[in-house]
Amino acid sequence: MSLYQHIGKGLGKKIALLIDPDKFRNADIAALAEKAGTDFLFIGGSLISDGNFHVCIEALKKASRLPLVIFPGNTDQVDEGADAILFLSLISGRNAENLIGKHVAAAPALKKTGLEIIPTGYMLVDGGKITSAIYMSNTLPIPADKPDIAASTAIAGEMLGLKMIYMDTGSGAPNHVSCEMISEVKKNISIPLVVGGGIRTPEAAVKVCDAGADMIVLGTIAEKSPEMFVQISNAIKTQYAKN
Ligand code: 1GP
Repeated sequence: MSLYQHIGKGLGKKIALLIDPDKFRNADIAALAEKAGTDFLFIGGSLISDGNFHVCIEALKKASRLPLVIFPGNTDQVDEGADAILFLSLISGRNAENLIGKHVAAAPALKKTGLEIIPTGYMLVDGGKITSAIYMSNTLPIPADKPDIAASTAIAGEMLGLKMIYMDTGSGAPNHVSCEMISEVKKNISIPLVVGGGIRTPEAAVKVCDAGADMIVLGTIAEKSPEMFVQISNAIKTQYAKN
């Protein structure tokens, strides 16, 4: 079964732990995540300045058996040591480079790798501050109080053939995507919905999942408090039967 099929399979909600190579110190968090029932490791960053992408991937692969998915911030974040890559088209923005330009540049090399390609409609949503993803992509996020714009964007993404929608307020955002926006998007699409950015408590994670997220992405909270990350994972795994 492909990783993509695994994301959409069953009623259980999925959890991905996002590793930022710039903040990576050791792979202990990957082993902890595996024990806590995390489903995927994501790796990537809007800008990698001093982290070593390849070294991180090797260390994470050694430390756990979790599937490793690249969540690329740029075309240089391609590495065959991972299992899959989110082929992200930033459909909330109007920057041609992030909609199709970088994809054309990366496609020939990507085709030669064994990576599973997961075509993903990536939507940045205002989460209360300008995050690195918003700044680096040079795009405007969808206003937090416009679920109709989010839904229309996601519908268009599905109609274009994208296989997954990822709504994100960006790493370290004060707010996660609102439940109203998540449920509006969810009821309008039939592909899996991933939600990330600003999820820091078990209560928030459960609310986001109840609203319709099939998978949540946690990053900052795991860097700041691995204990809280485990609590969130436990809350999700207890609340939703996995099958
Ligand atoms: C960012 O969705 C991820 O792209 C995770 O966000 O770091 O705020 O958890 P946080």
